[in-house]
Amino acid sequence: MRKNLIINLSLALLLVLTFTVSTMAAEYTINAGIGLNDKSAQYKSLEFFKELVEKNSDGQIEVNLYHSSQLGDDREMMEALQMGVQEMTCPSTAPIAPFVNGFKVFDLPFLFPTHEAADYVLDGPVGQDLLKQLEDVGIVGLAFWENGYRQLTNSVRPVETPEDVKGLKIRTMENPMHLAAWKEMGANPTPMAFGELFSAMQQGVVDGQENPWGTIYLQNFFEVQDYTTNTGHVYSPFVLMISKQFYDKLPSDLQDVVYEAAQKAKDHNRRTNRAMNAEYLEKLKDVMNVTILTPEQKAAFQEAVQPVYDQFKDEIGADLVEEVQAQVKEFQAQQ
Ligand code: TK8
Repeated sequence: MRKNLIINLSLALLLVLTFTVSTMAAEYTINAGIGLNDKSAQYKSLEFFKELVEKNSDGQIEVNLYHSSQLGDDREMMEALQMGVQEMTCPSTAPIAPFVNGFKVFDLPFLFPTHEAADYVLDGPVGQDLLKQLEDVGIVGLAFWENGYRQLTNSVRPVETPEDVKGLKIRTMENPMHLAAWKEMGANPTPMAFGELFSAMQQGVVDGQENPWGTIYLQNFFEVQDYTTNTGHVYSPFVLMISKQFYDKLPSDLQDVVYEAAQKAKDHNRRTNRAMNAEYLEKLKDVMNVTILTPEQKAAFQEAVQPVYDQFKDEIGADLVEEVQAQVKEFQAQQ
């Protein structure tokens, strides 16, 4: 009887202890939300980030991941970061432009000829300066991850020339330059949040959209889109960002843990994303009509959207546009 009591008491004590330790373990919680689903390279890299942060903070920081716009769309999540009610998100640069105008520069069509040229500019002074500017709006920009080269899909016809785009209703990201570029090609562009896109295509509200191969495949866009073309018209960076209110509260050693993990996860993300985009293009060939443009055909698209540069140069800042173009040239000269 006595022995049982002692055993029960020790068990109860153990339970209390376990409970206390597990609830006390994490002092800080990062809730991270994205628009893509949990099969995306972006989500895989967030899992990698979570593992690093939880390990290197000895469990003082816990990271919870939310995908598929569960916490809102890109703009809403950025606003939540500003208010300090969500800690982390990773939007494309296009919806960042209303917060920090200079981000518009990266969504100029045909700006980055290669992934490596993009890395050079984004990791260089121009990219890092723009990340820094996010602090003025209550956000800390940690690193440029990668969404990737955007490719056109539609449900109407194969697209080989800019003329084929005429009259197509194309969903774009919420960014004036994306709108302008598709208008130049004669399309009817409509800006829309990513979370609404699948049903808009399914219901025929739009005929088409543009996103990297991985997204087209993994978000099942091929179920509602028959045709795709490797337009590659824009290289879309992602920005991994954290609420400034939250980041400022972290002791500096834990800030370092988060910052370092963001950089390691950046490399993981670029590697994974490039491999996945190549892999999913091949898979798409089985389920869609895929048009691969010749260099001449691609040049016709580049020419068609060229007026966007003149239209937006002043709005973006002529110096900034020229600086990015000069750095791309500088990178190419080193190759
Ligand atoms: C996901 C978006 C998406 C982007 C878009 O939240 O909106 O088309 O390419 O990946 O950031």
